[in-house]
Amino acid sequence: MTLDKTIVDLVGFAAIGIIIWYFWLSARRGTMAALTHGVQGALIVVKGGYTPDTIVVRRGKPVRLVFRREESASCSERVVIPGFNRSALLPEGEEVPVEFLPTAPGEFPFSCQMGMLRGRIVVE
Ligand SMILES: [Cu+2]
Repeated sequence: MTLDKTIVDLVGFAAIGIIIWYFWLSARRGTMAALTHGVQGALIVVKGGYTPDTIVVRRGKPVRLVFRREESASCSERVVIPGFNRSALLPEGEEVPVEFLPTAPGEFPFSCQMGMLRGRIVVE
């Protein structure tokens, strides 16, 4: 094996590694809530699951998650966030805001009322 080919291989492996690392990390870290007028917001589409299903927020600033349910399956008609004592009915096609104040870091799951669809809020 010539040196040129070795370098090409190494660069190739490095690129693959970076791509895997990037996607793995971004999938793990989730979607960062956007800060607007002091409120951290994110839109979550409800359709066979939650998209995005991981929302990253910072503690100490109010959070406003807007759920938009794009299906009629009764499974997803209510979302519950036990860690913040919130629950909301999600009429099909409507944008329903759910607000809370995260005060401590941690991971807080949310789900449909039967716990079949799942997501999580990561407080940093
Ligand atoms: Cu369900």
